[in-house]
Amino acid sequence: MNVKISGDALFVRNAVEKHHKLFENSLPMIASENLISPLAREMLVSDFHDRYAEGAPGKRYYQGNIYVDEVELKTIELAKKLFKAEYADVRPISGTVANLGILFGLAKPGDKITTCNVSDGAHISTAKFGAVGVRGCISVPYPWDVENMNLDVDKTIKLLKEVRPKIALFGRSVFLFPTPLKELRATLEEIGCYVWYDGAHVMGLIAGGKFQDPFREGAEVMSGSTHKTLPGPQHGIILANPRDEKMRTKLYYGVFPGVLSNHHLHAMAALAIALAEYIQFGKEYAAQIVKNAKALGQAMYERGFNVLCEHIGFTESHTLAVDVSKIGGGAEVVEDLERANIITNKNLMPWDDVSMAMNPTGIRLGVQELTRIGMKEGEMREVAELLKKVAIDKKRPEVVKKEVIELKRGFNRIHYCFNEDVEAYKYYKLV
Ligand code: DSN
Repeated sequence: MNVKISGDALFVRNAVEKHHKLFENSLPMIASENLISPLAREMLVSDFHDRYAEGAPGKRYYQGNIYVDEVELKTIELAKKLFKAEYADVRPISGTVANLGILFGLAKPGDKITTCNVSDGAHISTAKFGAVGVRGCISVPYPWDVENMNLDVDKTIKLLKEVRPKIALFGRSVFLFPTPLKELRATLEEIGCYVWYDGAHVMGLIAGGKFQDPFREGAEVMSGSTHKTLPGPQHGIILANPRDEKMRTKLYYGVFPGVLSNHHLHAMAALAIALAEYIQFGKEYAAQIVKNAKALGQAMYERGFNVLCEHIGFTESHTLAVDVSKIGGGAEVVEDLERANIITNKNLMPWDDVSMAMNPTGIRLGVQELTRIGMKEGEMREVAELLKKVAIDKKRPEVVKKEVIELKRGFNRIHYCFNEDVEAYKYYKLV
């Protein structure tokens, strides 16, 4: 017997349905998000969601894992192949949990870890108020070259020699340009610290051969979430070329029982599908992302935006950083854009204090989702024009919204995956 759905349950469901409609009619430009493919999404509602599989394939603490083991081993195999790594752990349930697992395995309280500053673009998990601090480690920031939005190599070499960190961590959430790992390699090897690359934002670009390849440039371990430029589920991953068996064991037990119990089997299965699709479509997708980001940077710059790093082509990734201090500041600009159905986020710039996080001077834009729905350089120019109308011309966002909806109408299919004909943003209802 079907009992009538309660008002509370309907309320939630209606809100989710409205959310789908909103995104169908919007330009999603948050650099850390993406659309999962229809086939990968199918895994998220499978019975894998309802099960536990603690332990390793073949050595579980629970029964019923025959097919879970098959999928886990396949996910590991695909991850190792795509990233050309000796070791892959597909259990972390998010990027931050992957980072915590590495910290739990490789560091002890009181260890020093060199990282980027949050205002220079680092992820919060690298800060003292994030995962690094939770582990009781001390983060020491790299000297920053604001003009080139990257580490200052000479000063970083000096700092590394002085601090002699346990771990040198490289990674950013405003990740415009590759990290100068090659230039730092000799110093890092001399110190003997672990070299850890947080590639969350650029995983898809790395796998698609359009960014640096951290393992070939000296990194030993790479962590990431799996839903940014790598368009998989909300999940995490650790990849490594461990220096020895001891490091491999530390990484393994850092994750379980270190920082998780069950590892969200449905998301792991979705990750396997995303990796298989990326092996087939990733090169083409990654190449288009970078072309689109550069095209958007150029088009915005020509329309009067202060896009950072014009002298070096704005970006080599999916992301652009824009100083909006002269046109209202980060909070005002992103709120106006949201009213026009352009979804972005305000972002600290290197000259901002962390206390300005709710109203920093910058915004961050990502093109990976617009690329995923089929947009190319021509559409980037249309997007730049819409951004200008709202943020510079200060036209009423509600008026610009109509143009946004019109542009988006032609882009509601997911590309670079199997089943390209399935609608994106569709809400599949049971009844
Ligand atoms: N908070 C995410 C980002 O926007 O970069 C990363 O976890």
